[in-house]
Amino acid sequence: MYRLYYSPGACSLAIHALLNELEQGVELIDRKHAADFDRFESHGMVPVLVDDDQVIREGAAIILYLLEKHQHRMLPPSGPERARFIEWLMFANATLHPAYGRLFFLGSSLEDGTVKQHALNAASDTISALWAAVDRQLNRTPFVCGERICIVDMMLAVYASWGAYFPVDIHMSDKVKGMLEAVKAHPAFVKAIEDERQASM
Ligand SMILES: N[C@@H](CCC(=O)N[C@@H](CS)C(=O)NCC(=O)O)C(=O)O
Repeated sequence: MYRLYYSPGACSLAIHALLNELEQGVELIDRKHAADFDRFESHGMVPVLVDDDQVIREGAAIILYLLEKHQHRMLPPSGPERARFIEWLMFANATLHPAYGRLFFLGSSLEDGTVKQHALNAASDTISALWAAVDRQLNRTPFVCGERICIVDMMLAVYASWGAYFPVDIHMSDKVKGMLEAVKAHPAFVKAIEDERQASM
């Protein structure tokens, strides 16, 4: 069984949902209750996946590892389709996630006031522009990677939930909102949220 070190509602939630999608058992370990978490040298960050003697850090690496290992259709075997999938995976992991990360950084490091609000607004403008890129893709296919929900959609749904923590207006088109609602109703995603809720009780 896989072991997943996570924080409730963090980016690790997408890995958790993917494990459900792959119908894999997972032992969930809340990072804040893992006294020896530092041994993973993940800079204190989740997700960390343990598969027997393998320790895998970094969300995108974990996703590629799991999709390859379980030969899942979400990861095209080769060619431009595979490149396109990895492009969107990196858009989520290396572009949109850090853009939301700036909100967390500004929220915790600046004193409340005009300067902070101005900085938060600038960061949220960048995020809105990235959601516009998602909207353009959804003009081509109902989900980011094609006709069916893929892990990238799940990652986007996790990040989208973080906007509510901040006094900012992040613009998303109705098409983007519709895609996110579909992910939130997707059984593997629903189960991940419910399992994390139960684990924190
Ligand atoms: N590049 C890393 C970023 C991971 C990351 O930023 N994780 C956040 C949660 S979303 C984290 O663990 N922050 C520290 C904490 O929550 O204590 C990855 O994709 O795995």
